[in-house]
Amino acid sequence: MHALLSIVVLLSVANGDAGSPTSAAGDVTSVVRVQLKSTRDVMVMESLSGDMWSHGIYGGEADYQVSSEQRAALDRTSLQYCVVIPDVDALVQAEAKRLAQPPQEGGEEGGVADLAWFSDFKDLAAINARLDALAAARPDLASIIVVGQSLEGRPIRGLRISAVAPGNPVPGIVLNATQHAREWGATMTGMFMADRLVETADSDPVVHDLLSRAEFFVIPVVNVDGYFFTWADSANRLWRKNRRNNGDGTFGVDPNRNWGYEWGGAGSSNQTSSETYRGTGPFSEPETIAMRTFFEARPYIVANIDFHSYSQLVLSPWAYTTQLAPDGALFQSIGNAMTTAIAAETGVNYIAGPVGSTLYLASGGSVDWVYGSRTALAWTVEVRDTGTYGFIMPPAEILPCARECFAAMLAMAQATAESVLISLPSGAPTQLIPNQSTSFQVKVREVIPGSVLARQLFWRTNALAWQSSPLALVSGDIYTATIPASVCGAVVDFYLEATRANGAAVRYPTTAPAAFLSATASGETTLAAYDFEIADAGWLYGIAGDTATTGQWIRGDPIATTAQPEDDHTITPGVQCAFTGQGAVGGAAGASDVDGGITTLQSPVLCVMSASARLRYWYWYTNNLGGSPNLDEFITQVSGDGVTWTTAATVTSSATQWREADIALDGLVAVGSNLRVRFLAQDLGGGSLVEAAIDDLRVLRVGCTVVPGDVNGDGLVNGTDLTTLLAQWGGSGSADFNGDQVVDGFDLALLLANWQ
Ligand code: 0X9
Ligand code: ZN
Repeated sequence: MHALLSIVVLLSVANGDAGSPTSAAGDVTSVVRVQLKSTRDVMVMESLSGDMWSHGIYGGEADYQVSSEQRAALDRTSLQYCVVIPDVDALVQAEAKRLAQPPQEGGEEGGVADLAWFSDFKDLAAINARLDALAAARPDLASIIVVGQSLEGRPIRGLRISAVAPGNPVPGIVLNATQHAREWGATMTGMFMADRLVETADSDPVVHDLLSRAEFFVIPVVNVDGYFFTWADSANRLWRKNRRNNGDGTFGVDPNRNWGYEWGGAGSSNQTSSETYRGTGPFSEPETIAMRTFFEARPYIVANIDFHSYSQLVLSPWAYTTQLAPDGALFQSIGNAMTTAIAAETGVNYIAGPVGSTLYLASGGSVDWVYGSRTALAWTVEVRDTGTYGFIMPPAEILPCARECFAAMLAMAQATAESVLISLPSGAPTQLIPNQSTSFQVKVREVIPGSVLARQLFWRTNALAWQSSPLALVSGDIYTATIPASVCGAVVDFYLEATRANGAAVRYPTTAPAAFLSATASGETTLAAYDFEIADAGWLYGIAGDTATTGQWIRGDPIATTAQPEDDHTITPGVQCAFTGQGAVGGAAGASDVDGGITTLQSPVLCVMSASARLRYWYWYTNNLGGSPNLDEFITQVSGDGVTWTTAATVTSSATQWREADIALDGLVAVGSNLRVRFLAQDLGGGSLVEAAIDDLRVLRVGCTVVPGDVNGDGLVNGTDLTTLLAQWGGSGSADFNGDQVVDGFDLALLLANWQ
């Protein structure tokens, strides 16, 4: 469904200045949530409203601002919708009236420690005053930064907050807000970031630690002109873009479509009137230029959150495509940590995922540029709510919203504020092949070049002592970690570590060795094997009730046709297999294929006495030639009693090569049952060319052979196991090899019988 919303903004041609609700007599602006079932529905809404306020994730629905007239037009369509905000203007007027009152308590006059400042929204002047006050209160931690000048000449200001003196190479985290003017909840959330970092620098150990080794840059209002405009007159309250005069009677470029990574792509508009107008070129706007320059001057910036409202989402790159970002797994795990922190703080539900595949495509946004061009980890956090008040958030929600976002920010900062970032691009192994080493890729990104002295894998077998081995460089920041060979049944725990020049270590997982990854070595035991080289007893080549008139199963050395193999599969040397009919040498391909019905190849009883058994075999199957191609099926069935058969696999695709099937038998037949397997080749359509063959069939048990006496599962029965057995003597435990509920002489006898 998300492909649907991907096209949304592509097709978006907004109808003029949707930022100002029209207030002609009798005209009511409302926000409706529309069910979008097709691309056509999206196109209808885009031409009808053009101001999408929020987006149901994964497609399906979206909130649009509509005038009375537009709502009447919506009623004439077949679209289903409900009203989320009946009267936007009433909300805006109530807010304006409230904000015109003198501040109740604290407010701008309150000391910096006074959270009353967050009791209501604040204009640009109050925000700047508060930034000054924070810097004045803690000059040891906070200093004013000026990122640049807006189009109308306003300074884009912020705070640098760190206990480390400026100029030292420490990881940087940028927290910015208000690229979109009307998103006041995001603005206050941005201010809260600065506030808490300064105010809890001494009291909160997490904040204290972060400030001692990283620097934060908080830029609460990026789009200063737009923000000023939304405060200047309540008629402007819902302005989104900057204040660029586009020269055609329209104003505004969407700053979050103006960044220079994949600029101009899907989800941005070239129409000046659109709410997602991308501008005349990448970085055409002074506000985005200022931000770019700021990032480029600070190579050690590791992470960024760009706060927006609303929808309660934690969004990561990519935004310009639905493709997964190279660090997709890392983004998701940190994103999940952020939503977990939010839920722990206020119980409110946020969802984490990539922009492009969670929400909609949006090219030219900051997340893609910060990640794509600067390789810093970047998120867009869409704060409260989910549409009840939308952009006109009740002031009582400012603090809880900001508190949950601060918790998310701390979770993110703890995961990223390192000069080294370790990730596993292809994941971690969970299964090891016994007696073989296992390698996997590790990405060790040094934010500050030269800061890492050593990169190591730490591993231990069966919870014994940790051991380490260095990672091997592949290229760039990609390394290989190798877990040494271990015996079947061994559990190997492992973690990764980068040792920094200052002696500190960065680990993956971050809290290792308290937390670690684990993998188990498990082998395969063959319970039954048939290679069809000899006439094994019990195999049935055709059974009673088969209806095929030609091409019945036989065992032999096949002769190639366009549909039949020339060679068997041959794991073991040999030439024979089971296959459906041999024609005369040089005869027509269709002469001995399966015709007229079904032919069945059925196995003898294969004892499966253990769980985790698998059926594995090689097969050949073609059905794409002749009369009614691609219709017939090649069916594999299993039975535990020879009476009731369960279909385990169905093949309908053709290939003139041997293919392997691997079927888990758990759930298909009971442990301890008399397993039989059968293969049904059929020609049910008219005159199609069907050929099937089977070779090298095995039933395997996946797991390890447990040697009685090997208590610790290290593959040896020795003094260590004996010590454990004696410690459990008279009681129960892992040394109760015969399962009689007591560790006694019978178990000791078993152990000694297997002594190595
Ligand atoms: O469309 C946007 O810019 C953001 N949503 S909003 O409703 N606040 O306008 C989402 C931005 C996703 N991230 C980027 N494309 N950078
Ligand atoms: Zn926004």
